[in-house]
Amino acid sequence: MNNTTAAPLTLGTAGHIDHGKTALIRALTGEDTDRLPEERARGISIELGYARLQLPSGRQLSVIDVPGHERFVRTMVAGATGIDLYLMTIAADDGVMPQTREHAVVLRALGVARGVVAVTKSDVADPEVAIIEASELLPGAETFAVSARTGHGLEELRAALERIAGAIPSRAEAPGPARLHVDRMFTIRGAGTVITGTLWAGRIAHGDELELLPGGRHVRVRSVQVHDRPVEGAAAGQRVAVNLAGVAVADLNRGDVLAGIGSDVQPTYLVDTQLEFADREPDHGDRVQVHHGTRETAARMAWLGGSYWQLRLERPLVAVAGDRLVIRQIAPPDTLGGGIVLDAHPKKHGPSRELLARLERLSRGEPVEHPQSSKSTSAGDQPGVRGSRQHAPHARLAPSALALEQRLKQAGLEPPLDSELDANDLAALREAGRAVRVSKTLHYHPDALAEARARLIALAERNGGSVTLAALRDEHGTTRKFAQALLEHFDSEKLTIRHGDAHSLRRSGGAL
Ligand SMILES: Nc1nc2c(ncn2[C@@H]2O[C@H](COP(=O)(O)OP(=O)(O)O)[C@@H](O)[C@H]2O)c(=O)[nH]1
Ligand SMILES: [Mg+2]
Repeated sequence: MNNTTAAPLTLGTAGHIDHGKTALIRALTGEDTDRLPEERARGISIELGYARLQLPSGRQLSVIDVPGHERFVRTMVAGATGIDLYLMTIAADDGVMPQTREHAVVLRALGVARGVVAVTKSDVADPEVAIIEASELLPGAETFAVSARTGHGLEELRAALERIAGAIPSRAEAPGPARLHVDRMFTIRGAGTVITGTLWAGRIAHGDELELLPGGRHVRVRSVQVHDRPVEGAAAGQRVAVNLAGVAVADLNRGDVLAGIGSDVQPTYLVDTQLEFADREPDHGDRVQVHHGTRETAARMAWLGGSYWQLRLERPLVAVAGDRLVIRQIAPPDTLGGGIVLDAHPKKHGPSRELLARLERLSRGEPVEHPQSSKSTSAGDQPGVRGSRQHAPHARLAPSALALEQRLKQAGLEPPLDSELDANDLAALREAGRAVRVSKTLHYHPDALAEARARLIALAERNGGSVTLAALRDEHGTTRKFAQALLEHFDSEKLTIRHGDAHSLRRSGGAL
């Protein structure tokens, strides 16, 4: 692999307003990321800016330049959510300021641990004090005194970015279904609807059929561009522009998620999380703002014990286990902290010893049984409604959709084909988290899927850590069609990884 084709990575700027982020990116790349007339007139960044940074070896990084103004922290979070490394700027003549701290909290919440600090404007002030403050705020980060005006220190900064980038594993090899969090959408005359965002996982290629969540609309990929150049397909970690057929710009929102059909990426109103807070821990019952991907919603915090919290969301997020979240105080706005999603489709529950033990296992990346898994929901059973998962009060479902849910639930591990079901009811259930798409033709009830997951884990544990299609088919006493769909689903969910005929349990990082 030569350096121009090295794994794609995205660099994000961070730092207080007027601390020279945009000027530094311009000096490093030759590109002005302040493109809006209003940004140029006022001399401040409002939207996310994009550029391409060429490193000494020829390797290229995607760059996201974020606004520093306190009113635009939510935009900063949306931009920082897909980045692999940061470039924090601190002005030599100003030192660490409120959004320097706040952006550092956001980066930590998002798990962006690697990056560099540039003490900017070192042509106008002695950088010494700012360098010391930087070492307190981001201990361990390499810090460079630079000037966008004179070019001082830029060579050392580039070399440091090259070193750090070289040590970061890319998400490009991460298998699994495509997942792109939309940050911009526009119309290009002659081409139609274009969306952009950072591809978190999977690949997107010309001709792909994908799904826009949380709505569930199906769209087709007309073409894909990476940095203004057409490509056959884009890989995870890249900033991507996708030309879509089947949707108008008016039907899109920042925060939509473009996902592979048949993936477990589904909207949710409840998430169990492990969180860390910078200065002040919220109280049980507090209403906060939750940011995930390029989406955000208000939520209530329910404490589950230790550092574990259930977030009860007012609007759905499109999250999977392992994803990062940022938690902000609503008034006055401030970033409190954030953390990781452990279970993207939990029950509504309070603290209990069993739950705590389960969350601890999840946080260590160990497989767990779903709480419902002890109760069989296979085709012969008649599970009562009371045992069903609880959902947010906002999810109002039509009686026909509720009836379909019961049908899916009772069908257990052998659900009917989508083509036999009402597509609108199915979409409503999916949106409410009461049906999960498992393949191009099948949806499972979440309880049935939890059962399948638990049985797969148990089967694998009896067989040296892996299962085959034939073994799973026999275990369920079902046909190849269902066993195959489930195995592919769990592979894509990273519960298992495929080597030839064997699907082995992943012991770490694997999401549930
Ligand atoms: N003298 C000097 N001025 C700088 C330097 N970097 C940025 N500036 C100026 O500081 C102001 C704010 O810079 P900008 O890049 O827009 O800051 P941002 O809000 O962090 O993106 C602009 O007037 C820049 O020209 C530098 O290294 N030296
Ligand atoms: Mg700027």
